[in-house]
Amino acid sequence: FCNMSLSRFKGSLIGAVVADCIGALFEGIRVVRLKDVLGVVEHKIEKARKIQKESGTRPADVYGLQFTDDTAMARSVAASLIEKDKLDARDLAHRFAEEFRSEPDRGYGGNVVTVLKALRDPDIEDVFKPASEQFDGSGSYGNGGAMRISPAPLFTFFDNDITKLESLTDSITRLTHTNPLAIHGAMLEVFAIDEIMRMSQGQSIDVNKFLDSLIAKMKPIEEKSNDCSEPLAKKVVPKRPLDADPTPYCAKLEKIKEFAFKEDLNASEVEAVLGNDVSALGSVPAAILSFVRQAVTPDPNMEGRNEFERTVLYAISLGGDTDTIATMAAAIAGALYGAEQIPESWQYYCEGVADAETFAEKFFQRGQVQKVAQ
Ligand code: R7I
Ligand code: MG
Ligand code: MG
Ligand code: MG
Repeated sequence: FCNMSLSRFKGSLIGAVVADCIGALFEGIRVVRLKDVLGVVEHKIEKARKIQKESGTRPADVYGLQFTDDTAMARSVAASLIEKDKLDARDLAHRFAEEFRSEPDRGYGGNVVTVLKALRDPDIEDVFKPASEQFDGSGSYGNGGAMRISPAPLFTFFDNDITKLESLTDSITRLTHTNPLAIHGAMLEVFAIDEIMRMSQGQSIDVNKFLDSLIAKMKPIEEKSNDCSEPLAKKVVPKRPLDADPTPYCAKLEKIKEFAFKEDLNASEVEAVLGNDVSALGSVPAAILSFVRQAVTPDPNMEGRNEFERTVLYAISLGGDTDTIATMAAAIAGALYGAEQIPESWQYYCEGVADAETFAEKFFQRGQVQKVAQ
C-alpha cells in the first residue's frame, strides 16, 4: 500500500469534521443556493477571525463552527477502536451513551435518543437490544450509522480484509440502527472510502468503474437481505420511485452514473430521485454523487476551489440533511485528495479538528506497526 499516506487518513477524518461543522449551518434548509453557502462560510470564518484578533484567543470552542452528533459519534467510534484495538461493542455503546449524556444538544436524531438513554444502564445485558426495538422492532433506517462510520475503513485498511470491514461496520451500526437500509447505507459509505483509499492520491477517478465496483459489492448484500430479512424490517414506505427497487442502493448507484455528468443537474432533481433527508437511503447516495460529480464535472460557480472544497460545498447545496451528506461526502473526498486540500481556515475554525488529526495518526501508526510485524 505504498500509495497510502498519513495525509489521506487525516483528509478523511478531518474532512468529515469540517464538513459536519460547516454543513450544520444549513441543516434542514430545503433550498440552499451555492452562492449563499460560499457567502456564509466566508462570513463565519471572517467573524471568527475578527473575534480572535480582538480577544487574542482562539475562538473555535466558543465562537467557531461546532460539530454535531455526526462527529460526536464518529469520535466515539475512533476512540474505542484505538483503545481496544478491536470492536468492543460494550465499550462503544458506553461511549455513545456517555457522549450523549454529557452533551445532549449536538442535534441527535429524534428517535436515537431513546437508544442512547437505554445504553446508559451499566448492567445492560445485550447492548444491541435497545436499537432492535426501535420502530416496533423494524429498527431505525436513519443515516446515523453511515454518518459516523469513517473510522472503520481506516481501522481495517492495512488488513485489506473486506469481510472484516463488513462485520465491523455491521456491529458499529447495529448499536443504534438495525434496519437493513441503515446498515446497507453504512456499508456503501465504507466501501466507497475503502475503494478510494486503494487508488493513488488525487488519481483522476473513472466514475463508471468506481460505481460499478460499489454496485458489485452492494448487490449480493442487498439480494441476500431480500432473501432472509424479517418482513418487519422491510416495512418502509418508499418515498421516491427508486426506493421501491428490490436493490435500491444499486439502483441509485446506476442513476449516479448519469447524474455525475449531467449538465444543469439541479438540487431539486437530486432530491426527487436520490433524496437529501435523514434516512440512509435518502442521503448516502447524495454523498456519493457529491464526491463523483465534483471530481469530473466542476460547477462553474466554484472556480478557484479545489476538489475537496467543491465536494463539501456542493453536498451542502443539495439542501436537507446538509451536515450529514457533507460529512459523508468529505470522508470519501478527503481520503482521495488528502488533508492538504482542506483549507487552513476551515481546519482552524472548526471544532474537533485536532482530535481528528490525532485519531488519523493513531490509525496510520497502527498500520505501520502491523506492516513491520508481517
Ligand atoms: O439516524 P439518526 O441517528 O439521525 C441522524 C440524523 C443526522 O442528520 C444527524 O445530523 C442528526 O440531525 O440526525 O436518528 P434516528 O432517530 O434513528 O433516525 C432519524 C429519523 O429518521 C427519525 O427521527 C425518524 O423521523 C426517521 N426514521 C423512521 N421513521 C419511520 N420509520 C428512522 N427510522 C424510521 C422508521 O422505521
Ligand atoms: Mg448532525
Ligand atoms: Mg438534526
Ligand atoms: Mg444531519
